[in-house]
Amino acid sequence: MGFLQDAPRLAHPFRDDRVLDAWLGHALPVDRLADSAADLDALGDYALDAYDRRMRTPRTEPVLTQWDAWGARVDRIALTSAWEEGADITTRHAVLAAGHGESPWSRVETFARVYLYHPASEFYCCPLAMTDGAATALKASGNRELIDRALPHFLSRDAATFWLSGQWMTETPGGSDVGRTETVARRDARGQWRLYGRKWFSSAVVGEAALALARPEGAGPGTSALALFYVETKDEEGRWQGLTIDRLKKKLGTHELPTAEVTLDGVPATPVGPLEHGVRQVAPMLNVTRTWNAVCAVATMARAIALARDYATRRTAFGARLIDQPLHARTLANMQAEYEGAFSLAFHVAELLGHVERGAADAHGAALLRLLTPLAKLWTAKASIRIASEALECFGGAGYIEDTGLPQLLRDAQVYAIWEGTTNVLSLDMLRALGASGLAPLRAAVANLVPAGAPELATINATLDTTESLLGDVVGDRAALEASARAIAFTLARCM
Ligand code: MFK
Ligand code: FAD
Repeated sequence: MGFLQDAPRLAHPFRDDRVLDAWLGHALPVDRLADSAADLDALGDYALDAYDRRMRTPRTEPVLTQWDAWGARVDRIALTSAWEEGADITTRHAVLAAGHGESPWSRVETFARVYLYHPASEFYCCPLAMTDGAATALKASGNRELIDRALPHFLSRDAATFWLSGQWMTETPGGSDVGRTETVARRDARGQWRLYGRKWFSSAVVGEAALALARPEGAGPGTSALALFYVETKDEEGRWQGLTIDRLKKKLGTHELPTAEVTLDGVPATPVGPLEHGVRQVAPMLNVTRTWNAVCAVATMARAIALARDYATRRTAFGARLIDQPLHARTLANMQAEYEGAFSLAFHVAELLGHVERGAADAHGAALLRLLTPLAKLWTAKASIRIASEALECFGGAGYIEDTGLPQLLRDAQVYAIWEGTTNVLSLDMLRALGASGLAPLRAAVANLVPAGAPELATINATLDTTESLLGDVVGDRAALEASARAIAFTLARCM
């Protein structure tokens, strides 16, 4: 046998992550960090072990069985092993529960866990994000009955009582434009609300609950007439109630995630709040899942770079290790710089979320969070695709070969820009936020974050001034404003 190339090895995702370590040191008081350290270390161990297992065993995908041998409709989904372990590992390490504590640092503690767990989770983080979002939206609704019913399950520290929640919004006419929702909510003879319609993408279809948008029968068209409902998917015997799973989607990536098309045929539902303005009511969920998206995109970048960096110490070309080739080293350094910027933005939003929720942010905090959430989501999503693509190239031909596990990084990264609001939809959402507060929250953040006299301050302020004058030029012209929204979003995100 001739030359054999060493495979890349993954460093410990917690102990060897300088960026996470520095950020935790900045964001958490020493005693809070000490309280989380064992969970973070264990999630790092789990991620390392999952990577090794993944390299040794062939990938599997979820399988839907709709009918049993005797003709009964069963809609059973066999899950991958990472999914089977998901409830156990995440409740044991309080991935969701940590984020709903009383302290302003709770969200930091959750998102550090998410960052470590996500690359091992086979996108179990997708329904986890939605469950976190559902808990947040129910809390915001103040619906005491639903809070008491669902939150002990959503935030459980025991896998036996843990429930996942879905987010049923997208339908065939509109995923961005949910105002076109066709699902109808109707009361039965006993006064129970039931939903009828088709949800076109349901990624937590194995979940026990969901928050769903539907149009109460007789309500008018458009977004404001939609209501938000809380749904439990199974009856007391564990049978689906009033829904069938039509099929699992065949997707570019996220293959382990069972994304389903679902027909709702009378699933019982409870209104979360008043029977209108359902999008307003679900918005807290959207903003939380968008923050998860940003953190998970950053976690993908960290994984891709960690592997590429290690490989650069094992592969030689033209008589030197890749890491000692100036241009390869520069390529890796540029990737690292882009990742660290994206990390800072995503985790700044995570930190701010906790501070705003606990009333610990300054006067601009809530408006800043509203503005930065779509920016962090759209920016990190695109950056993760770029970094995953570049990382594959760092492996040369091996990066294109399936059983290295590398192509999956790129396929999976593509989803971050599509779900939870596409780049354009989030750019328009940024305009909503700017309409309410303008650039004042960003200017205040810059004043807080960048020391006076720092060399970059003049460039940042000039960028904000130029953006403000561009906004001023197009503000009366809606078409021009929307056409500029993406450019403004990328400028402001880069600035942050
Ligand atoms: C592993 C990674 C973790 C991530 C997991 C992800 C799992 C993926 C699952 C999904 O993809 S779930 C489906 C996600 N779908 C979307 O994100 C929908 C994308 N479309 C939008 O975001 C639209 O902008 C939206 C449907 C929200 C609004 O469209 P409209 O019809 O133009 O609504 P409108 O009238 O502007 O807004 C309705 C209300 O919501 C307004 O408030 P008011 O009623 O008080 O006037 C808006 O201000 C408010 N609103 C909208 N977006 C908001 C918001 N409020 C706060 N935050 C927001 N982001
Ligand atoms: P469209 O809304 O048709 O968008 C098409 C294009 O038009 C996009 O490029 C968009 O940016 C652009 N566009 C739309 N409106 C505008 C505008 N006003 N200005 C400029 N450009 C615009 N949904 C759920 O509800 N629950 C789930 O669990 C779920 N899981 C998913 C899992 C996966 C793997 C995927 C891929 C999607 C999932 N989705 C889920 C659906 C996802 O949220 C939608 O696909 C997404 O919101 C986009 O909606 P759409 O597919 O209808 O695209």
